[in-house]
Amino acid sequence: MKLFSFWRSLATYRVRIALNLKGITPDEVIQVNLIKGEQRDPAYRAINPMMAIPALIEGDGPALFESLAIVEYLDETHPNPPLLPRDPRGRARVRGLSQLVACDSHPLIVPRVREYLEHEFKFDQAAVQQWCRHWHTAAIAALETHLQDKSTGRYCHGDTVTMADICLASQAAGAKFFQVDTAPFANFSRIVDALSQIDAFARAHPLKQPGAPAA
Ligand SMILES: N[C@@H](CCC(=O)N[C@@H](CS)C(=O)NCC(=O)O)C(=O)O
Repeated sequence: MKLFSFWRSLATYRVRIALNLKGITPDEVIQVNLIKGEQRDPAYRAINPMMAIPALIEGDGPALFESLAIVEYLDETHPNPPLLPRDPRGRARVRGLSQLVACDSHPLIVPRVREYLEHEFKFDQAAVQQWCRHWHTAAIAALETHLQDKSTGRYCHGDTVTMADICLASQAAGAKFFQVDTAPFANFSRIVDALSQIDAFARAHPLKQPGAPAA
């Protein structure tokens, strides 16, 4: 198994957590340096035409792409511990919370969007930061409202870790990168804190990866 990764990538963080929870160690972790723009190299573009990480190749492939699709693939091929609840409503809620992060919020702050704002619309660094903080805060506010539901427990959905928690952790790491104040969001902060104490989450954290800065 080969994982295409970079320390800072929040989408790859989601896959790293799932791999750790399932007890899977990829044979190879291939660095795609997003700061140098290596995601746009022709060799990587042939693996993921979206020019984004993660990608995962198992055996002869084909390459798997999109973090949530990869997490669900890992869940289906390695069912323990399960990352989705058994009941359809529970599954829909967990997928909904996950997509809020991975499909609504995260795509607005990825390098290609930040670079487009800078180069095409001449946003300066402060404006880009404001853009990122705005979309982060909007998503965390929505998550916080959902987390007031009675189906929230120690974690996003009950007392066992699900795919929603994987996504919540990635949202929290992004919030730190962009200096978003998460203190007003009590449920979000409580669950993020609980997740940070789980080894599979702690080991997967962006700042624990090769090449990451000290803080
Ligand atoms: N929806 C995708 C997002 C993938 C994505 O955009 N990854 C970022 C890093 S977290 C990336 O590689 N961006 C490259 C770029 O924007 O140029 C997923 O969840 O896998």
